[in-house]
Amino acid sequence: MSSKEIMCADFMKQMLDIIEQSYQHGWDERNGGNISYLLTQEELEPYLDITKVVSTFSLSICVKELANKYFLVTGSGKYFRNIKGNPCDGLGIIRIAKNGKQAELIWGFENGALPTSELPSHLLSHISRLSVDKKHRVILHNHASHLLAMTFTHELDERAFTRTLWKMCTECLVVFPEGVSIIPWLVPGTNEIGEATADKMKDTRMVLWPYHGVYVAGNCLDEAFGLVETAEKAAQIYTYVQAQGGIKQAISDQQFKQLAERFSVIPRKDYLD
Ligand code: 2HA
Ligand code: ZN
Repeated sequence: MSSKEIMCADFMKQMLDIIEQSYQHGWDERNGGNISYLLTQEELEPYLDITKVVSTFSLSICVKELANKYFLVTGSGKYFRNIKGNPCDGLGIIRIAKNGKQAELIWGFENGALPTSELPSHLLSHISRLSVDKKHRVILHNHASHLLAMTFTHELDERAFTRTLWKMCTECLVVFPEGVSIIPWLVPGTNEIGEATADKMKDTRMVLWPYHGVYVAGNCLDEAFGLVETAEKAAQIYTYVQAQGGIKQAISDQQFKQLAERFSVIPRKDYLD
C-alpha cells in the first residue's frame, strides 16, 4: 500500500497534530523534541505490508522486553516545524527485532534518517511504563519553556518542585498526583540519560531534565501532551507569581487532601504535610 493511505490512519493524524501543536507552543525549536508511539500490528496491517523491511539498524541498548513491538517515531535531526509538510521524511515506523539489539524500519525516513537520538531514553522508558501500566503507549520529550526555566531558579528537589507546581493550579494535583521526578544534568542522547530517565519513569509519568526539558509518558498522545500542558501552565503561573513579588497565600495541605479525596487520587506519599 502507498504511504498516501497511511496518512489517513488515526494514529498518523494524531501524531501530526501533536507535533504541530508542540511546535506552535514553542516547545520544539529547530530539531528539539521527540516522540515515540507504540502501535499494534493490527493497527498497522490495513496500511502497511509489515513483512517488508526497508532497512535494519543496531540499537545501543538491548531491549528484549520490546521484541516485535512497533513504534511510530520522530527522526533524528528532524525539525518539528517541517514534519507535517513531509511526514515520510520526518517520521518512521520501526519494529524491535527479536534479539532486542536491532530495529527494522518498515516505513518512513525516506531520505535515510534514523530515529531520534533519544531512542535509548524512549525505549527504556517504554519498558518502565509498560511494567506498571499495560495501557501505556506514548513517550514525549520537548523543551517546554517555563518548566525549563524553573530548573534554573527553583531548587531541584523532587518533593519541593512537585509541591510548587501543585500549588500553581488547583488541577495539578489531580493530573499528576504522583509528582514530577528530576534527574541530574546528563548528556542527551546517551544510554546513561536513558537509564536515569527510565528509572524515574517507574514512579512518575513526568521527568525533568535540568536545563534541557521534560519527558512525559501517557496512554495516548493526548494524555502525554495534556500532562506537559498542565505542568507547563503551572510553571508559567509560577513565573508570573515570582514576577509579581512571590507567593502571599496558596492552597493548604489540608485543602490538597480534600481535593485528592474528591477526585479519588492518591498524592505521592509524604509529599503533603
Ligand atoms: O534533538 O531534543 O534531546 C532532539 C532533542 C534532544
Ligand atoms: Zn531535547
